[in-house]
Amino acid sequence: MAEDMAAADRAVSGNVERFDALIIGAGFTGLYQLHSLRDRLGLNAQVLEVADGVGGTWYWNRYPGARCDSESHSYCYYFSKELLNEWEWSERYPGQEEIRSYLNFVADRFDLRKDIRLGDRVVSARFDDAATLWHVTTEAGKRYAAPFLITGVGCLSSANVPDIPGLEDFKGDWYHTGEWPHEGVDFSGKRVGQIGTGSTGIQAAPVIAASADHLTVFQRTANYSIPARNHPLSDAFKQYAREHSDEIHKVMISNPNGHPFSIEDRLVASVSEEERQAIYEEAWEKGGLRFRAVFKDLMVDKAANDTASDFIKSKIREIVKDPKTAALLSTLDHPFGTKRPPVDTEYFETFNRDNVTLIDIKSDPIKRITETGIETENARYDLDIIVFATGFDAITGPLLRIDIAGKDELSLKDAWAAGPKTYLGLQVAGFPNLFTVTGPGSPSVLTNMPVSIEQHVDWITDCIAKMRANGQTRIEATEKAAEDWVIETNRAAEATLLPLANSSWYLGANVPGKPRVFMPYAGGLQNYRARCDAVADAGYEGFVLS
Ligand code: N01
Repeated sequence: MAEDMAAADRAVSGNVERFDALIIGAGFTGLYQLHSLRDRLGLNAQVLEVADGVGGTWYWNRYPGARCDSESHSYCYYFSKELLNEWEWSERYPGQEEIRSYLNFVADRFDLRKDIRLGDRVVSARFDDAATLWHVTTEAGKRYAAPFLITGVGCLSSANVPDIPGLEDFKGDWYHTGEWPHEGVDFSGKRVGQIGTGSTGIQAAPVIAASADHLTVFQRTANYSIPARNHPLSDAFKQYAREHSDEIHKVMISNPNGHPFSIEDRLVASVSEEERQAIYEEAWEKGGLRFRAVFKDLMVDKAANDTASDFIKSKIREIVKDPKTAALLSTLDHPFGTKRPPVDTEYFETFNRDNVTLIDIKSDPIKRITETGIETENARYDLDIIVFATGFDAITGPLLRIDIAGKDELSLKDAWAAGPKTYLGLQVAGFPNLFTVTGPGSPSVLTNMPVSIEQHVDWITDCIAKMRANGQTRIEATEKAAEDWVIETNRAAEATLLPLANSSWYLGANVPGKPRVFMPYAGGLQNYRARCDAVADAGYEGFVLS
């Protein structure tokens, strides 16, 4: 009865359902944002999600070998001690299915499902200035309204299938890794072509090669990769992680990337060549992203970076037996770490298999896809399956595919025509009460994502709580604050080697026509957190509240 009345209350006019806050996406962000607004502030909040289940990235990315390269004990929420104690990770790096199970566990643990609408895509969000209300419409024609709109759409959720002529003629099957069939793909007896050698392609190739008749990897740009050295977690480690969760969390939130390890306080030049080799050797044996943290100047000093790059190149040449293939895999056009560094399980070793071929499509580009396979300028490859491991229209893509319009009908697309402009990655001038969790201009993809997500959600929740306590209903970033933040974001990137990778998706370079702007904030998560806190403490400096 009470529920019926609440439902009736929510229906305002026509078919519009009214809430205090709407949240788009049921991944790490959406689940925690719902819990925070509903259970901490007592708001009537609703999550809208296109998938038929919760999980976000981990709902969609079911490609073979999909696994996170943040260590499992750090790739989770830290807001609840009970949750930390109740969940147990099984491996050093969590696989897709285990992360999806975790997020389902969280949804049940906090009774979130009743406030999540699944299976319908948000297509538009328009701001009613007079009423301070966001109007949201879905593909199925459902209409919702709320004063606050929070996007938790992820940074890597808009699949990028390259526009290669002839794809529609292909008689075999093709898949993008980010929209993988739930029933899986049987590669046995098949000739498979994989385009793309980013983090995804590097994870997928060894697994596909193990069951396919033949795998042809089409490489445009060679990539660095560090062995993951994944392994089951020992009981001793699980106990350690549980008992030391406060200390581990402290490390995560006080370093630049949100991982559970600190960057060593030493310069490459401060050690002898012999010591340096020993340090790299040890880091290579330990595996994972910790490799990047063995010296503090790897991401800011090209000469220092060259030593790490040379070490990895020599490892590739050591592993890969065929010298021509080894040369193709180790001819790298960017400094180590300036494109997102993958971690792998037997990626380079895969090219020693008899059923795997590497094709260099930089020197012999793909011309078209035919009925029977892929044709390059100089050759033809007959294939039964094509796997596109070609990445995403990253960071801005998931936001821009929703038709978002703020004050005076200003569309987000127009506001960002020359590249994204936000204040702290959290808000866009002209779009009051819209919060973009892990939006462009925030550290997001340069960090261990759940740590960045928790920080954004906490900041937004505190902000809304304070506004309500002060009788305020509207918050909007000023144009000046957003302009200054873009300058600061550019400056932060320029202080690193990151812009040297000119084909990186951090810059939008992987999507033809996309403005080339370094999108994430590279000034370090710990500095960014301090900045966000200072802004809030100064009465939300750079925002107008009313
Ligand atoms: O995508 P990518 P991804 N013709 O953009 C190639 C996260 N992630 O899905 O470098 C031919 O990195 C492209 O070539 P090039 C992680 O943040 C995390 O692999 O542009 N090739 C490149 O080789 C990661 O960075 C995890 O020359 C084309 C590849 O496709 C992000 O997701 C696992 C092409 C795309 O690489 C994205 O990774 C997986 C074309 N037209 C992903 N277009 C973990 O946590 C693109 N390519 C472990």
